[in-house]
Amino acid sequence: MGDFDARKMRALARAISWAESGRGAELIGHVFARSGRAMTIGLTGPPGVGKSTLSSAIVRKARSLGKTVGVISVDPSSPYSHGALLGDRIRLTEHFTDPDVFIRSMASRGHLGGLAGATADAVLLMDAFGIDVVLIETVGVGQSEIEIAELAQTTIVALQPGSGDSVQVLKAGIMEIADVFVVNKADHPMANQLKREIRSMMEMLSFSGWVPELVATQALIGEGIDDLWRAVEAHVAYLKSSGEIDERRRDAFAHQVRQLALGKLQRRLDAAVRRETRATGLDPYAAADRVLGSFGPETPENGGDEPAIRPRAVVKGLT
Ligand SMILES: Nc1nc2c(ncn2[C@@H]2O[C@H](COP(=O)(O)OP(=O)(O)OP(=O)(O)O)[C@@H](O)[C@H]2O)c(=O)[nH]1
Ligand SMILES: [Mg+2]
Repeated sequence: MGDFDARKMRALARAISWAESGRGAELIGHVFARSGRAMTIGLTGPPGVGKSTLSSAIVRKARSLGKTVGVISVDPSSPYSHGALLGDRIRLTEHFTDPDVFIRSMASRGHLGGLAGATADAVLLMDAFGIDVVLIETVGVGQSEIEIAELAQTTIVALQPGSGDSVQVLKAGIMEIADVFVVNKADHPMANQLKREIRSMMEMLSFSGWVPELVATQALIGEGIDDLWRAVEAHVAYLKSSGEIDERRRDAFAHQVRQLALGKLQRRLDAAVRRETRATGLDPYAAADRVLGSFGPETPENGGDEPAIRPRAVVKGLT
């Protein structure tokens, strides 16, 4: 804690850039054993809900507790993440000069595991470098932030009153990923109505184990941030006492391995398809078998098909 000199921060920045451009395999191999200690928090919600303002307030809270903090902001909708960058520049300025806060925007397209893969590497590197709290901010409502939420121990879903899209958001699978709901902009006259909507949505679902907490905040003035922090800590305590934390780690690990393996397989598959489709006279099934044959024999044990039985009678009927 408190030992993040400029040299160490520059090394971390370089390491993340390295991983972001898809060259992180060896690097991760070196530091992986040192990871698994950080508190990781995902923060997601629609554009403009106040994620960056909340991030800044959470950073302030964590810093007041003497913790070192990393913030990763991810914009899955844009390859360049200018929007997120600009928002961070404005919203997180007070932390820029704090040597114990590391802020990073992600927009990589070069990583095998896609943006989620690059983010996973960045989280792992920050963790291994000894950062206490890693906060991952993702905009939007869709697949990528659900994927990114899998990286975090605790996922905060932020919603804003009067936006009218709350029900849409809750329908879009977001309900399942939220460990803590935040109604930000609680100064808005519709805030109580949104809280009621979220509560009634939750009543329609059945939860086993953790029941998501609902916290109202005014990120702009820091109101409700203590409650939010308490809710996050309560969730982490629940994960630890129930043993679910190990399960989540295993799932996240398996997911990451799957994404990386898929990325590699995709490249090999594409090459094999190009090769095998040059040959003429093959039907698509036979060609697909040849493509797969180049990865080794297919058996039921490795997830392949049973050996084909020619349906002669059916074929006969066609001719
Ligand atoms: N009234 C009110 N405004 C707020 C509050 N929190 C944030 N805002 C404002 O909401 C606007 C959007 O805040 P951001 O933190 O940039 O929102 P964001 O979700 O990060 O936005 P994107 O990254 O663009 O998706 C800014 O103008 C903030 O000042 C709040 O508690 N009350
Ligand atoms: Mg933002």
